[in-house]
Amino acid sequence: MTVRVGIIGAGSIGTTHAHNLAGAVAGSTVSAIYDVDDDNAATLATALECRVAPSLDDLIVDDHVDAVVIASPDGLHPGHALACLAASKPTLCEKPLAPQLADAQRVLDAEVATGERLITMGFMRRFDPGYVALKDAVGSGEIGSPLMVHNVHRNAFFAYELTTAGTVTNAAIHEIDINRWLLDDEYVRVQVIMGRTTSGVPEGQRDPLFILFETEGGVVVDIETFMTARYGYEVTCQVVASNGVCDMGDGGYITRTTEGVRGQAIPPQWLGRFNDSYRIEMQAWIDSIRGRTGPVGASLWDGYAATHAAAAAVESLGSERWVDIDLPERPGLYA
Ligand code: ISE
Repeated sequence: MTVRVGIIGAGSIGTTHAHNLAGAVAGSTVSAIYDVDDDNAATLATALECRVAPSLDDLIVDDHVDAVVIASPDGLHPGHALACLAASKPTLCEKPLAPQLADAQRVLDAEVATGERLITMGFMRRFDPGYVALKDAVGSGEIGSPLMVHNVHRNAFFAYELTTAGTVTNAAIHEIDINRWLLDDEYVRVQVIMGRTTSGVPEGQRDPLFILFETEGGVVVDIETFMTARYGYEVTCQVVASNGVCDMGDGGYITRTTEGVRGQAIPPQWLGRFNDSYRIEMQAWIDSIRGRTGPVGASLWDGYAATHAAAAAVESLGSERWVDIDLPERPGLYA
């Protein structure tokens, strides 16, 4: 069986997913594209020799679309996810599930009501060879019990004109998810500390942010987000444990030594760092739809839990004080 996928959103990440599904992933093709911008949709559809859907609803209910990828702007994810659930189509929804908690709740309730796990969240870092190796090393117990995790998330410039809250719900959301997964633990409180803001950010914006979480198990997780770091894209993760320290690899860039300098190239943007993760994620998702595996990757519950923690961090932006996180009980569907 070849899974025919419809793509909502022909921007940068929609285009990456579409090319992977059409060319790099086994067992899938792209059958239709929808984008509010007709030209974007037409360019991608021409490159992949597939059709442009006349509307979002057409794409979702199309008999030639077996599964859907949601790669629209963040605020549209919940509405698009609800439409895919109503059509009972397996869906990969880009992160975040929703910038607002109430919207995430609506989608969670809708999936629970179907009694089926149809939505997979696009937290691709769970497939990144660096994070997978880190989780294996931590899980093996060789460095003892985790005590602290230090995360760095730097972009060269604000993508999509992010706001300060958007830095949390769009960017730090990756660390919020990956640390839950890495530690198999939930957050109980969060505090955002802002300090001095770099020059050159729009009036009223704050950058960098320092986000501090504490987990149920007592682990301290800190996340530096610096969205206008200028020099390039960089993501690091270090786990400090009772018997040692583990640092994540960075995707295997070569270290070059030449006349008086030793160093590595720095990718300008996340696609340079996480390209493989997106492809591996898509292959796993397609294999799961083809019935080769059970559900893979982050569930809708994981998407909800991340938005829940992000909402508390956004609340802390106002006061820079600790905000408690009281995650509701996980529904049985996600046991
Ligand atoms: C972007 O939306 C992504 O998802 C990237 O992975 C992340 O690193 C970047 O900061 C976000 O803005």
